[in-house]
Amino acid sequence: PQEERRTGVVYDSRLSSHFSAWNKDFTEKPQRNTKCIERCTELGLLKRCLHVPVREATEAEMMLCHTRQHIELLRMTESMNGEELKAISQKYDFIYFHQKSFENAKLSLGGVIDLVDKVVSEQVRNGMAIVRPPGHHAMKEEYCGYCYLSNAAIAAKSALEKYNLKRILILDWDVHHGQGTQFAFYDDPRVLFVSIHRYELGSEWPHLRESDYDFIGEGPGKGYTINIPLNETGCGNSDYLSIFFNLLLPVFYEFDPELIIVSAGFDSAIGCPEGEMLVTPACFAHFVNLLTPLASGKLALLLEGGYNLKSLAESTALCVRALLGDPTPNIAPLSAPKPSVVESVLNCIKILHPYWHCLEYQDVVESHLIKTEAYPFKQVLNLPPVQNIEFYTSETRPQTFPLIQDCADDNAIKLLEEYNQAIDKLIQETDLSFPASKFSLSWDKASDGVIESLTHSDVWKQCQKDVSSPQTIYAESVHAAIDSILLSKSQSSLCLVSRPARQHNGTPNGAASPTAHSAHGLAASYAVEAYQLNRVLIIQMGSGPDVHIPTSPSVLSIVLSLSSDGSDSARASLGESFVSLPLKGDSLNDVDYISAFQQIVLPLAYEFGPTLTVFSWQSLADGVQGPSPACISHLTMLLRGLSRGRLMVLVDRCAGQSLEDGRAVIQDPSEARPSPGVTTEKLLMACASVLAGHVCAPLGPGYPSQHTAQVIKNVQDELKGKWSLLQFRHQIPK
Ligand code: Q9C
Ligand code: ZN
Repeated sequence: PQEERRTGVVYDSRLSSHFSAWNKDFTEKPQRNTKCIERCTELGLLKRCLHVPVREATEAEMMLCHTRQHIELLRMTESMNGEELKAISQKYDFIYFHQKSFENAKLSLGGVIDLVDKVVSEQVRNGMAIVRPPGHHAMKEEYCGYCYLSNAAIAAKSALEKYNLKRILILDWDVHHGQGTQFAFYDDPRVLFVSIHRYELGSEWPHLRESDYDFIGEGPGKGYTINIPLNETGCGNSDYLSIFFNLLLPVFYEFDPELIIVSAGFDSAIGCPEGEMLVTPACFAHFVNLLTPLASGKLALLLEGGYNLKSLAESTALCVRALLGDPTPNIAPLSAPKPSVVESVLNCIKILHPYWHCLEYQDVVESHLIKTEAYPFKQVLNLPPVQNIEFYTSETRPQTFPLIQDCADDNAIKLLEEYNQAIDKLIQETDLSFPASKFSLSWDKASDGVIESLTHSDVWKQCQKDVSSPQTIYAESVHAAIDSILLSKSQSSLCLVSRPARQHNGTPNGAASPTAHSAHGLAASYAVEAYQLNRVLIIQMGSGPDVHIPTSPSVLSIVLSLSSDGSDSARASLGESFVSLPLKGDSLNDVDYISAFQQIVLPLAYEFGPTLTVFSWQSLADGVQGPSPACISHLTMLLRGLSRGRLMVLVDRCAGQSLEDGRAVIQDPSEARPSPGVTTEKLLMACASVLAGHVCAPLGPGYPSQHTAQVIKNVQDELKGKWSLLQFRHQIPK
């Protein structure tokens, strides 16, 4: 059973024997590894993982990306003396050689290859390689940027060969451009290479013209290289997550990878002097969570850079924690992305739209010719090199380089101290606790029959049993589900109720009429009143707006109305705390829902910063095609990243559906309705399986319809004044 497949972690004390002999404390140093292991141990993570040992990569493996000379020269450094090592080091850009360099590089590579192999062959669910030296700057015949062997690229090539894979995604969030990996697959459509990196219009290392957004691959690989240049420092969570929401996730869903390899460098994290960026350690766990629904969860993280020991170790540990499926720690509510980042994303969209359907309908494509101070180009699609920048080309690359050493001046030391204090504070404030039980289940009497299949499935093992009993009264079931989460009995909860029909007018025992509120309305009011929560997010999937949503400022409701006959008349009166997403269409596909989540729901949610999330399902009208069970599990996984995993899934089989047999459905698959339907059982099972920690089934490649793209755009236009994360289109002066 899949929940027993573990997270693999590669580490080995031998990887500490390679260092810069002329400056033992040089940036790329053994403590980088040991600090990561230490922190993982402290958080009790390693003992929950499967240790994947390192081993020396074979010559054949190295030759997947390198020439024989490249390997031979590296081998020769094993027997060089100090002077010879210094001399050869200076032939390369940001490289030191040590007698152990070759051995360490081979061990790292071997570990990385085996980890990826185990992920693909399902011996582990996912994993992380905490290795050094890193690999993404190593080229076919050139050592570069502390890298000797091309770890990520070789692991990908090896998996392509061995398993005949068709689609691998390599995401490189190291703050430097992974040029080595890019060159290895530049014409190969089987590998989508995506790098987010500090570029500063070309002035940042490694000084390559090839790092800009207009380098998108060649031949059959055109469109399969994506570079997102960050043209200023100080980019943080809002910038990176905006890039995920507006560019990366849509493309990833369309690509539908079978495997994801991440060149996970943490020099993009706060406090790293190399990156000068501000991504917080917890945010990397969110990246992991956003990638997890893809590729059946087959995710291998490979350590690359990261030179602030505190933020490096914390980020690494939080990524391992996220791979293990622990709830994603909260990050501070997001704010607007930097204009220069918006500009880069729009440039990427503009140049990539012929290759990706999901980018086709972005309105920037036709109306938006980018011309700013930073990019004073007439024609963005025919981009000349930026002036005054000396890019490295085969002609202009220096023959020799200075011997690398850190020269931390007083200012740098002071800055580091300040950052370290800020990081300590972040670490202290990050609540990593969570209840032992994954989810609870509550339901009302009328739903007894429906939960039966769930209690017979293997997800039931993860359920908090003592909360789980049928309640006679509708409201009690809802309250039980909230209590279970907010009293920390379970991480999340599933609640299944049938709203009493309106004509009943009150409950049999004479209690106050429950018909005044929908179940999610009850849930939100209860959470606000009984637990004083001030940010409850309701995501409502249903036929139309529900007038019983509380209009408290503590509650934000996002309604995805799916049926074409749903009325929007009520929405105007609902005011500030209500967002309507009238997806409505007869032929909505799964990725239509996913897109709405990526581009509206998640940005709003991350800006709102909920402390509790309610995912509420109401009956769909006849003939409306809801999302497939696989899609429901993806949506649940995405929402699980919010509010520290405190997610209530609420299935409200409300009025309008026949309830007499106790098996009213979200969409009834009975003979009368031939459209492929999702029964309440399947809906519950899809949600429960994610809450229990299972992986999502892949959806297959997909992209939003033009109609959905238009709805998303309309909502963005309508709300961008209020929500800074939606200001993604027209922010740049034309
Ligand atoms: N400010 C890795 O992170 N430093 N390699 C350039 C310019 C070169 C980084 C300094 C950094 C190489 C794997
Ligand atoms: Zn780096």
